[in-house]
Amino acid sequence: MDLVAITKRSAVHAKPSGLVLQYGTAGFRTKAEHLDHIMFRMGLLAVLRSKQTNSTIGVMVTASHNPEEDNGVKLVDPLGEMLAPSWEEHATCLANAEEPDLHRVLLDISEKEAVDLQRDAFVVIARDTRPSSEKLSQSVIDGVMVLGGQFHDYGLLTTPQLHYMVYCRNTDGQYGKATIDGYFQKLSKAFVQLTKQASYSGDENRSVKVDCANGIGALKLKEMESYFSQGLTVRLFNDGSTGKLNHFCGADFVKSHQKPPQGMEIKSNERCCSFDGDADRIVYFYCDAGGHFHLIDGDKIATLISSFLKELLLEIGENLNIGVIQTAYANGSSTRYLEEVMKVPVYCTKTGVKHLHHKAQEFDIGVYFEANGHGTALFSKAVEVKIKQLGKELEDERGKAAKMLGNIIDLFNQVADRRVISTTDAERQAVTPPGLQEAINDLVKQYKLSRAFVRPSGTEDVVRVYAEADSQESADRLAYEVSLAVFQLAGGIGERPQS
Ligand code: G16
Repeated sequence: MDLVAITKRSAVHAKPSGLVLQYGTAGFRTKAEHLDHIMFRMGLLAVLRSKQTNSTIGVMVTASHNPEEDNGVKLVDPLGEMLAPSWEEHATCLANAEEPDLHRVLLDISEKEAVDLQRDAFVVIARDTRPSSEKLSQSVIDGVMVLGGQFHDYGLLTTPQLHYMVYCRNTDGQYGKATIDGYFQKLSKAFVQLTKQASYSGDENRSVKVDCANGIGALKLKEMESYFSQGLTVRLFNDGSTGKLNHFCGADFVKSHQKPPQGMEIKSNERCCSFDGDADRIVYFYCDAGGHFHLIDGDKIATLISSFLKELLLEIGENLNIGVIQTAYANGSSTRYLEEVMKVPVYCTKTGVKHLHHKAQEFDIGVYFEANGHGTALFSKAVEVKIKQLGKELEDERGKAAKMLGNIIDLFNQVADRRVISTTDAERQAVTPPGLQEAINDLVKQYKLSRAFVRPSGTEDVVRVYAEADSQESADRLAYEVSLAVFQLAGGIGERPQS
């Protein structure tokens, strides 16, 4: 480690003295102008992680659903997963070290994690379409280079695409080719095969309207269109040609406002969906003949996917263990339906793809979705091999179902001061400040079929309040009352919550 070179280079990406940031739910997030030093340092950290694991590590520059002025960075571990928790702590230490302490912190991390500094390192980098992203990804590269790491800059990619690249590179291409063409090939082939096998009731016109949140999803879907051949017609909206990123559009807007995004006219029963800024969330929606809006959010997607998988397994005659993983945001009725009707075990984890992903790995098939549209289905390697083998061997109905499941496996890209409030029980109970949980319990008791919880966001400077009840009106009222309790008991600042 050339400490003199690091100190010199770091001065070009100097940390504003006193600025403290934390590796949150999905990496660092804040206003873009505060992130230059973070990017440089995450380049350094990615090199250490790569040397330690002897694998390629990914760095994604994005602030996902947050406003265009923000940016952020997250690291991707060798098998396409989120960074390991102990390294999140190292990331926070490194990000907050004052300039003179930087090399000491680097040496500390290397020592604690037994990093062999003589090893080679390889880092892949990608970014979303934010105006600040290109410059910030250069700062990551600067960090990688000063520690002698090799790198490949993929330029503009969606977050799932970067996860895919990392996974492919670390499995010697067994999962797929680590190129954008390889990604399109793999997913579109599975999709086109599946649509050939699927039976349609009525509507043979497979078209979907896609709200791209004015982000990277538009560019990549445009590139992918030709790979679908006749399988799917995609119509893009909010493609970034005029509007602002995530502004009145995108998955987060549609989910939280329960209405279509601006810039998209929808006729009854048209299939529509929305991505977020880095295209790692998806929610579907449509309007019925009466003009009523229907949202198919992560809870419903998980239910549909697990029902479909169960049906296929029944046809194949395989008794595999399926689990569904949700967070506290999952609507109570979706959990009840999965457990009581579908007879699928449901587990609740803390918010953040990393937590759900980890739990889902315990099953033969783990389906996980956050209500906001992040998620996938994971298939154990043994299940994948077995199902694909059955698809090749059997010529009957079982074989057909196994082929279908094999395509589904390929289609899923399997690769995810408010702090006075602290929580426990997968974030469903507030531990501090004192009295807050009791106040929430008292409020919840006043409504039928109700649930509510609060937690500090890990991506924005806000406290999130969740409420559900037997009617929209009651849920809104409960949400308002819980917000007031937060404001009073957790030292709220600014405007009081409005009903
Ligand atoms: C990120 C995480 C998600 C999480 C969301 C909101 O999403 O990847 O797992 O649900 O933040 O987190 P919080 O409630 O802590 O702000 P994205 O799409 O912004 O990367």
